Amino acid sequence: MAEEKAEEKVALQDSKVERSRRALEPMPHLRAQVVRGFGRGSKLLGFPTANMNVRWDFMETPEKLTPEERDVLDFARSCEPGIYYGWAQGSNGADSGVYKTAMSVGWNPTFPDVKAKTIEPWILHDYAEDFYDCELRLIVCGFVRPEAKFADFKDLIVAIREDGDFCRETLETAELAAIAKDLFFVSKEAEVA
Ligand code: ADP
Ligand code: RBF
Ligand code: MG
Repeated sequence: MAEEKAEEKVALQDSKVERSRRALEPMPHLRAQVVRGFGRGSKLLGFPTANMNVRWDFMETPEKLTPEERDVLDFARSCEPGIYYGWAQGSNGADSGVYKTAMSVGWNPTFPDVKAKTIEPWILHDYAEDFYDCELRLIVCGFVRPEAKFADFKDLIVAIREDGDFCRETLETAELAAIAKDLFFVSKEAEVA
């Protein structure tokens, strides 16, 4: 279970939200397994999100986790709930490209059934197949906006689409585009060599 509680929010009556490009310093580098969520991303909203495994079950004994698992737990616990932009790679999947991503971290307050903070990147790429259980690598570059509670989930759909456009455009600047080449991401050539 998440340690913190979701903040009570007033529901927005439309899709209007303010966005920023606030860079994170340092940029978290995260590695986690892709796990199943409620299956709502693609089916209800039309945006699949690769939910990352956060080891809430080791909250009291983080020393038992691998350094990678601990980094993910630390990030999930301490970061501001909201939307972030970054680069993602399904590093051991059939498609191991590094792609732009719009990521949600939080309790998805539009839906009352989410009880723990989730980390869910919507990768801005069309994958040929699902990649559950694969390892996902992520560099979180910056913060876009706090998560919001929408009275109507159709407004959430509009906001997510606009977040995607905003993140895509932001990551096209030369400085942020260069991060896709970071050695943190697994390179196919390196694997073969
Ligand atoms: P869940 O609630 O189980 O996360 P989703 O509807 O959000 O269900 O679907 C997520 C799954 O879809 C991911 O775990 C991944 O395997 C797959 N997927 C396919 N394309 C993408 C994409 N562009 N971004 C994120 N996940 C994707
Ligand atoms: N959920 C919310 O309740 N409020 C939000 O403001 C919100 N913004 C999101 C923005 C993006 C780019 C993405 C990918 C997801 C967002 N979500 C938000 C999470 C969404 O509710 C969640 O992905 C689905 O419920 C499937 O788990
Ligand atoms: Mg998902």
